[in-house]
Amino acid sequence: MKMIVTGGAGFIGSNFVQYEVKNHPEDEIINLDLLTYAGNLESVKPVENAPNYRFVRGDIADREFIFRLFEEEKPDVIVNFAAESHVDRSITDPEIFVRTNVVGTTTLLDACRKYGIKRYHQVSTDEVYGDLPLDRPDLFFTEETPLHTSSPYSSAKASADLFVMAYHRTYGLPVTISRCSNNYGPYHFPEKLIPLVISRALNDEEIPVYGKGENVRDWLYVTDHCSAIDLVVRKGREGEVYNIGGHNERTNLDVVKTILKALNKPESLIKYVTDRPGHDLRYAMDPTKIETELGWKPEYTFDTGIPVTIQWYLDNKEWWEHIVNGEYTKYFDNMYGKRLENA
Ligand code: NAD
Ligand code: TDX
Repeated sequence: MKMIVTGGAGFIGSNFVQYEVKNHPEDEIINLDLLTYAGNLESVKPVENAPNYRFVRGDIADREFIFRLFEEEKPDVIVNFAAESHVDRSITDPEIFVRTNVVGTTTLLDACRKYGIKRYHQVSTDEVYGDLPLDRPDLFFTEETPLHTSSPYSSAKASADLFVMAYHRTYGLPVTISRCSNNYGPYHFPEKLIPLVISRALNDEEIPVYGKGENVRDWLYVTDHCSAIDLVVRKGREGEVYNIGGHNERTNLDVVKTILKALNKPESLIKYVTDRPGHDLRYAMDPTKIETELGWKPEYTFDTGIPVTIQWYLDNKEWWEHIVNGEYTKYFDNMYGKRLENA
């Protein structure tokens, strides 16, 4: 089987490429990535010389390029991770989110229609369901929860999901969608909460916590997301959505304090800053469908995944220091400069 993984140089995509290359040596894995600020080929180093792996640089929204690639490669399966993924960036610059997340997805879908495909899989997110109230711990997102988005990022992801489903119903394209909760683990770009806290705490820098830090996220170790997608792609039913999550809800403040404690750093590093506009209160997934239908089970809980993650960042300082010392520093000042002044 020939599989194109888009966005395979990003956080989850690189973990998935490594997972597929190692667990399915019989399959050919093509990593298609534009290498935006979030793409990093150092994240796929462990498999770069594997006989069943290849990298191709390109833009999923470039129709001519994508159609040529499909004509040449004739892939059996597409797994689409490529996206702009950071909510804060979507608030300052929504347009690129529409281009990559919506136009990029429809370009891939059109290529699948034209050249044929055995499975198109869309990697989506819990954020398409909006948020849950903080005082109703009994509520969870199911696959039937209506789409109800808050940010330009989640709106673009939800649009993409609607197109995927429309192409299934209208053209009979064999599609699946997975919607996962917040991931963490190796190769996570240090603009996102957990790697940001680890990298800044190690440098004794302030940790920006939005609002009061009481928002809740449902955290899943990244390789558990990879094993879930692998199952959905290979065994999931066409036209179906599968929620992925492991019931690991934590407030942001809990997450930050847990990491500081593990690193033996003081809580005085915490700096409360202006809240994110439209900040979703709580995400929480009900993964019953993927558990009962496909037998998926996560390997890690938050309590077992966090020490492994922290150890990875300690052992792979070079990986994140390359990022923190480069473009990322300018980005950090742009994003947080005003917030820190207003706090
Ligand atoms: P990321 O930002 O780390 O990686 C995105 C990758 O896509 C990068 O390698 C980037 O270079 C590539 N890319 C961007 N635009 C492209 C384009 N036009 N053409 C080709 N490649 C392009 O993102 P991530 O956190 O790994 O998320 C991957 C996917 O998973 C996204 O679709 C995201 O919505 C979804 N998701 C993420 C999480 C999470 O917690 N990070 C949770 C659920 C779902
Ligand atoms: O500096 C920070 N301080 C802070 O308090 C950052 C970067 C974040 N936060 C808060 C905002 C959120 O409540 O921490 C929480 C997590 O923030 P992010 O890491 O930006 O993730 P989130 O907005 O929850 O979205 C993530 O999960 C769902 C991914 O980035 C998305 O791509 C995915 O779809």
